[in-house]
Amino acid sequence: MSRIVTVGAAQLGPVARADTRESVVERLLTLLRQAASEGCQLVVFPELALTSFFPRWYTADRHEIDAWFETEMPGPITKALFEEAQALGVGFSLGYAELTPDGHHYNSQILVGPDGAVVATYRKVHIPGHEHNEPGRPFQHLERYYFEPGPEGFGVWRAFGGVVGMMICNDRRWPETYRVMGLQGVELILCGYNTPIHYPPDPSQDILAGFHNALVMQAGAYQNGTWVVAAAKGGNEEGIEALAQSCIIAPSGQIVSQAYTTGDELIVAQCDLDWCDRYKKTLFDFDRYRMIEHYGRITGQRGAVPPPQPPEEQA
Ligand code: CDT
Repeated sequence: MSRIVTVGAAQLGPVARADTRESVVERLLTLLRQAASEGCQLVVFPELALTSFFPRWYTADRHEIDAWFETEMPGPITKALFEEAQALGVGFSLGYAELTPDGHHYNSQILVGPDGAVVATYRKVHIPGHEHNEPGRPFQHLERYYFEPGPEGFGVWRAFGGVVGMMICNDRRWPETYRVMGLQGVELILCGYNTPIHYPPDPSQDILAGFHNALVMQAGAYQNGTWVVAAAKGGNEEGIEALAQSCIIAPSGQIVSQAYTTGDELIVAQCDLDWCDRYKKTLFDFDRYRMIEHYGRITGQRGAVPPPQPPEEQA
């Protein structure tokens, strides 16, 4: 018997700074209902789905900062999403800014089961961008100012008949993200992202934003024999163009479904979790083929250490 999970990636178009959380939750509910009508058992929403991508703005005002964050999940506004999902019997994964009771700020994503109960909370590990305001930039990417890295790392959870993991946006660019979950048998990785197309430190990469998005997730899926479901918040948000191209990728590395708009759009795929073993038990049979005695540097050092320069030639 195959283990098919019908999964939707619910892409969002822009969320303006002035948009209320209530209005965003209404959009999420519309996508959730569409997903239920298309037979989805699980719907993935983007990173920081409830608000505009606020790390593009600097503020020193503590209250202004904390207003972007959720102090409970579900809270008074997101409760409607949990209730509707439970009524429909559909699970979901949602990215949001989390302020914990003891004052930690994380870029988080929850996994909620079809019964409306929270299965897990993942906190983003790879925090991109910069720590300090850089007024010379056309816009900020201050994730390293607003968020601490998640301390728990990459867990996986038994849910939806398989082994499920989560990653958030920049995490998807790092092969270690997938491999750490791969080493726990992950079969379905859920990802939300906000990717500005313009990259001020090296604008030559702008034209490659879509290519890089697909490249990293297709490689990660294939090399670990896992499904990857990725939902963007795309389009022109507060004057900044963000990549859309939400996609669902099979363990073969093939994209089986991809969004074709930059707005609110649901894409769906039937993910056969048993398909993972075709890769996990052949080319990527980790236990048989991995050569861990040669991988020490991956956890033993952070930056690259090139060999020493050859001595200058004597005159
Ligand atoms: N949200 C997020 O992680 N975005 C990053 C932008 C990197 S450029 C600072 C990404 O990897 O898409």
